[in-house]
Amino acid sequence: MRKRALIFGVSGQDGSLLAQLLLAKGYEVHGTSRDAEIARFDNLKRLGIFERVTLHSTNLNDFRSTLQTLRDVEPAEIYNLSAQSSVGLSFGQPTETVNSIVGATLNLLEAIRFLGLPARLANASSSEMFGDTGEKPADETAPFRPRSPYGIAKASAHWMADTYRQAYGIAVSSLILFNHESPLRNERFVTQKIVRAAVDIASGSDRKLTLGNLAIVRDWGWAEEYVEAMWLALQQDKSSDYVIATGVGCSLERFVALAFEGVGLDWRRHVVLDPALHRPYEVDRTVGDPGLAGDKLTWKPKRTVTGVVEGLVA
Ligand code: GDR
Repeated sequence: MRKRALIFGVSGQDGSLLAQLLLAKGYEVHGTSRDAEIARFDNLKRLGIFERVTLHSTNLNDFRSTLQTLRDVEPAEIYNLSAQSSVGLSFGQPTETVNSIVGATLNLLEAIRFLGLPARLANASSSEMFGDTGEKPADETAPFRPRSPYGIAKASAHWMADTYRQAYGIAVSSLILFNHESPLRNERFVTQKIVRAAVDIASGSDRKLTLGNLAIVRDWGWAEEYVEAMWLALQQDKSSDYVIATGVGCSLERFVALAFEGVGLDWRRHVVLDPALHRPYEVDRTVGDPGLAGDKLTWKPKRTVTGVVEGLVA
């Protein structure tokens, strides 16, 4: 029998890449979106797998619809990837962000518990829970000092998952994902904004690229590899939490320089800085230590930031 997986948030970057991975592994893949009848599923179409995923209209903030979908699908593996995922937007829409992350995760955990579903669950946690990691890359034991409504919500959902694992034996593993990129992202995220501008300008456009804080440091990896870590986590008999990162920090200024170099341009001639794009409270530096994932999951990052830039430009 084919193994059945259910991906909450299948239309996003990670959901689509994970669907692709699971289909290649022979899974029967089900995915949800709030309104599957009107959602466009551009990413699934772009990957050429739209017809192969069974879609369900499900709102994780609605307990009944969550319960119904879990009961209908009876998945062996569940992936919790549906939520508002922009840190910047979370300052403007804090309540929606918190509800879409905390309320949704709690509903999912409760529904699994209520049904007594013997499924394994992967929960998408975030490096934003750590806030600033300082010079020492964060591992699973690093303290949480989030600096945004998004980071606070992710920390809450993370502890909720941990508590349901301890209290009720739910087989949930949280993946503490550092920044991970692919061409499937939209320009709300800075890597895509930069690379699209660089490519446009190299193709003859005279537009400028407007950016905020270039001094920040991030640990940028390749999203396809990160969804594989999610799958690997669910193949373990024991549930656990894992930092998924490259261990390599890079400033945004360096990222911009690499992207423009990739298309043969000097970034200084094309970038305009706008303080209005600074966040009210910024995470200056965040780098992760994926040592545990290396030991337990045999997961190792293949692309660090230079490979990420190359992949996006290509
Ligand atoms: P991030 O990603 O907040 O790290 O969250 P994002 O790409 O939005 O920002 C990265 C950094 O770049 C700075 N920045 C800008 N950001 C945007 N979006 N637009 C700009 O013009 C700009 N100029 C400078 C930001 O201030 C920030 O420091 C991502 C998301 O994928 C989350 O869902 C995920 O949990 C974390 O990564 C790990």
